[in-house]
Amino acid sequence: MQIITTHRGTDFDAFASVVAATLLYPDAIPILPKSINPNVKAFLSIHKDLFEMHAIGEVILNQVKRMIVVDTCKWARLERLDELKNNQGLEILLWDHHENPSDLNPCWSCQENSGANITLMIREIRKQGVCLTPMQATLFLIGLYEDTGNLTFPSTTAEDAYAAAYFLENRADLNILSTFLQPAYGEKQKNILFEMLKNAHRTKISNLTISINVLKISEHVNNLSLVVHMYREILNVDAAFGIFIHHEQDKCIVIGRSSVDAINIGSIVRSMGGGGHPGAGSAMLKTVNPKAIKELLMELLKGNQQTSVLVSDLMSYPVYTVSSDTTMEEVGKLLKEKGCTGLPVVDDESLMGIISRRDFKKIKKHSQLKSPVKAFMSTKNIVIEPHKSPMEAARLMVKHDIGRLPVVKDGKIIGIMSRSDAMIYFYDLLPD
Ligand SMILES: [Mn+2]
Repeated sequence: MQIITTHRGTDFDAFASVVAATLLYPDAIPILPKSINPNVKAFLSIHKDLFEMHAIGEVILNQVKRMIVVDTCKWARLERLDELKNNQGLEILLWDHHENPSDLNPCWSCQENSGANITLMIREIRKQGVCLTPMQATLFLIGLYEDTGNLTFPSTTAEDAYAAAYFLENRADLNILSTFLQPAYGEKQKNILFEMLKNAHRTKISNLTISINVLKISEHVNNLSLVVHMYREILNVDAAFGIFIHHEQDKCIVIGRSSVDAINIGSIVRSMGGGGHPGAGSAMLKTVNPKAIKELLMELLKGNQQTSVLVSDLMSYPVYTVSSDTTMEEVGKLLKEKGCTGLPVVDDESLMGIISRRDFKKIKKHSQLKSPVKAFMSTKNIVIEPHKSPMEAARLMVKHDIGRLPVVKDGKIIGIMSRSDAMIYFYDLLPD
């Protein structure tokens, strides 16, 4: 058996490196320590299905023949793996971006100084011609930015910057990234927020409150999106826009933030040539009159409201269900056949529970495969209605730590909304 693991207090670079290792060593089981940084935990709570991770308790340690360690080179930083030291002939492979002496005694290692560990690993992934999904590219870029302070820490190397470019080429999503990275909020940003608040106005469009603020800036300012984010919070409006005019460079940056489904920032800024997702986005415009932009924004806001996406647009159907006396063996077969990660358990048209691949981990003995599904299913029975918004669905999934929601209309299940359906929405992969 082979395992991949990393240091406790797992940060984004460590987690990204574990995921990268699963691409390089597809037969190895990725293991995450119990102690994970809070922002990585938040990321995992909505991306869980895309990155299959395991806990130490799930592997029989004395059967481990090979261990791939990423982003650390010390036993002391690995969680509860000391027992492995007794394994005869244990092979250790090491990936670390600090050239510290290692006590792991690896049989192979890639130890080089660089800003982030993911930079070393992506070199090999590229060499092997493995393609990245947008989600992987996003995660890898978050790891890279976190460990290099957005490429500003002195430890940053040229190769880190090339790696960042590669992730962007592979459709890493900067909007998702800014949600999970702790952003910098400094002097310049505070001054701009202060200026914006001095001439702040609130307007109503239908039943929504919005604010559009036009401001001249004289130099480049990082993290303007964070300023707009705070501006929206302070004004307590449904959506806020900052139009930042940069006279010297003859350009204008439009940044939007929305807290309601009725206003989709992504689609608004896309019609200005920019990009983003429903909650946040931006566009860069050349040589335009800021007044015209404000008017255009108002027009788009008035026209944009009917087009919001509903759970019924995203859900999967028809729904395959099983009855509560179906055996786990049959359920397992069905999951494989249908290629889904979970199924609702239904008796006489009423929902009894949900059985998912994760529940199979509860099986300890082979004979349990003959037991009925009701012994293993989860009975939380959280459901959603088809006219609700994808944001609401995602909130329920995070709150109850579940990967799929039955969509119920008049007491009947008409579809299933899964994490991957929600991802399609958040990453704006919907066909236009
Ligand atoms: Mn690191």
